[in-house]
Amino acid sequence: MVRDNNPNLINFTFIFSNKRTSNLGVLLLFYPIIFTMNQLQLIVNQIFTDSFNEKPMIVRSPGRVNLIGEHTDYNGGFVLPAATDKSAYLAISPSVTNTGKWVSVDMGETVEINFDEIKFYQNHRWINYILGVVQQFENRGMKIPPFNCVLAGDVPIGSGMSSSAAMESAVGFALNEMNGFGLNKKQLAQLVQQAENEFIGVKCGIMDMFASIHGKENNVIRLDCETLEYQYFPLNLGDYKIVLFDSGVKHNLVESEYNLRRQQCEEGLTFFRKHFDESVKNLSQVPLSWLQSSKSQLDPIVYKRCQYVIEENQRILSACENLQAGNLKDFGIKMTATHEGLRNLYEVSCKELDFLVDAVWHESSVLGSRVMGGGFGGCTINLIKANAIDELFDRLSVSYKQNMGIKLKTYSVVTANGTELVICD
Ligand code: GAF
Repeated sequence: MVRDNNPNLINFTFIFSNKRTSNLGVLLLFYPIIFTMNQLQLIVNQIFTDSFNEKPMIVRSPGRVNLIGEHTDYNGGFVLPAATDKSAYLAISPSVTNTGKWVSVDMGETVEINFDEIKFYQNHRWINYILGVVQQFENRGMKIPPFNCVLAGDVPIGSGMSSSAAMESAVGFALNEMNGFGLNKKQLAQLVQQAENEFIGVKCGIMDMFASIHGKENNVIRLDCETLEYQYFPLNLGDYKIVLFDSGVKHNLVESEYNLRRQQCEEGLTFFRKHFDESVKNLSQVPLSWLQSSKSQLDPIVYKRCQYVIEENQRILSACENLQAGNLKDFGIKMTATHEGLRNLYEVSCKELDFLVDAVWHESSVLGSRVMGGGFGGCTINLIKANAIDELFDRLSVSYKQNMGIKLKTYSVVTANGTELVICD
């Protein structure tokens, strides 16, 4: 897909791809095995310094988890995400020539970009995440001079932890800093969301980039996606931990039905505006009674989608009260209720995710379990008693392999600060 007919586009030329830079060599071959999070910043720093003979600016930008409030963001509702220690790392510096050299450590690719033509790279998707952000600055009249960069990350791709938002937020943050544009964090999150909506083509809400940019260690963020007002809540889980089980089913939100869900919600909202109140701002604010009294007039699919969104938005608000009151048991019950809604009403689960939830939710050590993020694959998020996690994972991986034929992976969640500059000596 080439998008070169938009007058706002800057132009880039793709000069070469798929060439490993000579200095990556054996280092990159073993990179996924050898290097842990803190070492990734050293890696991007080293590769950048070796390749460009100068010290770069380095930005860390985290992935996210979301405790509850799924598919509510683009419906003007609430969400409850936290930034994680799994992050994208970007080393960046202005280029002294007319071109920029961009290196993806994870993909083992280097490209040279001529800032003349912008187009969508079907087979080198990581480039699009950078280009989309560049384009948004340019659309706002903020000229981006050529730059060199090196990217790496340990946010698992396609697992529902927002590896793409982490990367885009890193690029947005770095370009804002490097060029002194002075955008604030909210403006940056909006810019990055627009890049994802317009260039990547996923009509996502703002949760992922907002969480990545605004994250705070040991806290979750209760974000009102209509007003972008937010509040940090300390995450006190006592004996429990957040654990992700990775179904190994890779989701792709562009090719998935994500955009269709959004359309169905818009159809519902249009109906409520027409028949009840023109001024209702979003679907999350529609009272359940309006929905119930409209059953015979609404398309049954649209009805189910609306029911899920309205109920989920109410659920997150009372789940936040549970969290504040330290009532983790009721919080967990609501997480599992969210899964039921996502499975039966919103229909964004899949058999592998359902298996993982069904296999654990009744365990005495588990408070709640549900699919996390966009769905159609990726991870489940679970609240599990710390001393039971290993044994549960062992049992679950055996039955998951037997039933689904997939090796189960798990990530324990460590909350972290949002997008930030990091110092490498
Ligand atoms: C994806 C999207 F990017 C988010 O905006 C959000 O809609 C989420 O799915 C579902 O809650 O991560």
